[in-house]
Amino acid sequence: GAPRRVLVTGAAGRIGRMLRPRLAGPGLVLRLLDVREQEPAGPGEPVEIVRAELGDADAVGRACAGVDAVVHLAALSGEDRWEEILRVNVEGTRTVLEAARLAGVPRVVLASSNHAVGCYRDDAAGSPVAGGVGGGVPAPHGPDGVPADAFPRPDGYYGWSKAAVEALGSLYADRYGMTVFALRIGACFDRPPGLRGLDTWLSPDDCARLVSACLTTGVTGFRVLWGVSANTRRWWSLAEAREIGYEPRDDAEAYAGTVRATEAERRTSGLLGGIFCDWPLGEPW
Ligand code: 15L
Repeated sequence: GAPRRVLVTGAAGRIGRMLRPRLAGPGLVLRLLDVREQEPAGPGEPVEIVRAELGDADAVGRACAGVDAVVHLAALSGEDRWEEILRVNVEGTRTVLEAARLAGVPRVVLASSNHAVGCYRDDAAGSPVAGGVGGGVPAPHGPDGVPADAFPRPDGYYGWSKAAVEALGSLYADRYGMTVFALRIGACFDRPPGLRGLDTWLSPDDCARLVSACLTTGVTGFRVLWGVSANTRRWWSLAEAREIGYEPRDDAEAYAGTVRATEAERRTSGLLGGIFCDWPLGEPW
């Protein structure tokens, strides 16, 4: 049946704060975990606030007790030192998956990123302005765009950690029969941030729709899905996410007249991962 209590890690982060008012409601209690301080529950708001860090496996285990699913968002969200990426993104995800398994939680949604596949190049878009990278590799093309499960071609340690997180999810699905959805999220902001966002935007409402679909679908096992809105300029396939019931309603094209190229975009590599492909490995973003 539909989940009634869901643990959200990284609940104080950008996406966690977007999901809180959109998912919590009658029939769905959110248990919001973050290492940072959070807004206390409002009157009648169906949320439970938990302050804990992923390094505290006991606390994460307690937070998993009695939930029907986990939405794991807690992570470093850009390039960082190798040791930190390993500790927070990789070990943190393993802690969450292990806690979910031990608590008998059947379903986990993992925040992956487009940067797990950032070194793909769009041949249709012409030759990239390669800065420091070898120009990328041609992206595979499915019937609706770059397939959601295109083999990882990370564009930094951060993107690599997201590919590692996807593989951890598949391991837990295959070995323990858990259902794990890894979302290759595009640019999830209130509005498309810069020109690239016209292609990669995931609106906050569509993000909630996608996570909802992951929580309620009858599809089981491991799947990688693109987290993107129905953008006119979209390069990535929505077919896989639609299969589990995601129906995006937003299109970044509505902002085409107002969005400007950011300073960083003028230096971009032209690859799927944008400026991440030019950023020095291991240098904090
Ligand atoms: C990501 O993975 C980052 O976490 C986010 O902050 C954005 O930069 C996004 O990718 C993007 O590609 O726009």
